Amino acid sequence: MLIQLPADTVPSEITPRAVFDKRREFLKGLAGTALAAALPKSACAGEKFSATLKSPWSTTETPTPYKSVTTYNNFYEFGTEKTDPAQLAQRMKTRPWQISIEGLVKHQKSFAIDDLIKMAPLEERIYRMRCVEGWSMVIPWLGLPLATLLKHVEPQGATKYVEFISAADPKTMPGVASAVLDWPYLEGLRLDEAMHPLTILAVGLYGEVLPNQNGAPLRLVVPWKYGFKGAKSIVKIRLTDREPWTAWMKAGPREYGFYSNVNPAVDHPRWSQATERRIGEFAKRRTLPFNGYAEQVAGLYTGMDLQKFF
Ligand SMILES: Nc1nc2c(c(=O)[nH]1)N[C@H]1C(S)=C(S)[C@@H](COP(=O)(O)O)O[C@H]1N2
Ligand SMILES: [Mo]
Repeated sequence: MLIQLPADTVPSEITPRAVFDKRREFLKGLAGTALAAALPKSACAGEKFSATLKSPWSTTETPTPYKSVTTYNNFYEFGTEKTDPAQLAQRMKTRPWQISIEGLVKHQKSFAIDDLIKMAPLEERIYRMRCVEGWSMVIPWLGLPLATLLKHVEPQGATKYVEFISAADPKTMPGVASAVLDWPYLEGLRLDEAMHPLTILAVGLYGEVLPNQNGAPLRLVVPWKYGFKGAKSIVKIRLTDREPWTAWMKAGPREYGFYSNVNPAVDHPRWSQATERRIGEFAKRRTLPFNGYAEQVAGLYTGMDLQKFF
């Protein structure tokens, strides 16, 4: 069901004052575009967001079918088979849901997910996504730039990194009983990567509330890095001066580095990263440096040896 805002609805009627003021700053720069996203009436997967913005950061490639995007997943909290999350993640409760922002910030804060969604207009970002296992998809995400949230809490001067911590609830997540990873799932970015306009926090895909298996209610999306950097079902964001020791680095430090930028020239020790299979296609494609986003992000790594910092 599509929930439309009545044409005469004033934004201040639907959002608390502070959020409205914040959002007005954003909208100033967006004259002529749609009004900020309206929340769906219920947060159930499948509910549509209305009035989202198209983003110039989107690729023009054809998105991978919804069915593949929502049934071929990695979400080890629900098992290691690609088909596990679509079945088992349905028991995860995504409301109420709090996300706390802590560590080296001027304003430590905890947001209810629905307040966070109202912070800024939701943008549709159609991104190429590349998994380290060798497959790729094109996914129409709905989200807000992570920079929006970080600017709101104001990183302290000493901040160098941002850590993302996922939920780990043994009652609803059967996978956390297994030692396949160290729980909770933990990922990290350098502060400048986190502030890059391509980096988003997604709350939806294909215009709808994010399905549980894709990381509801809130997950990170960093399109120039391998998919595992995109932590799902985030409960905590921590700013720090130390390089985070991520769940995948703990699992295999020779196989998974902190940066994990998509790089066809740096093979995984057990397989090549030179090509990929786009889900739904037969022939393999060449993998592009930074997953095709080199023009936007290569400058973040000037002077770094990317064989060493893989
Ligand atoms: N919490 C958590 N986040 C996670 C994972 C996971 O197992 N747990 N898997 C990662 C991996 S390996 C990939 S490829 C992407 C898959 O996202 P998708 O299922 O939405 O395509 O999620 C990433 N985020
Ligand atoms: Mo992945």
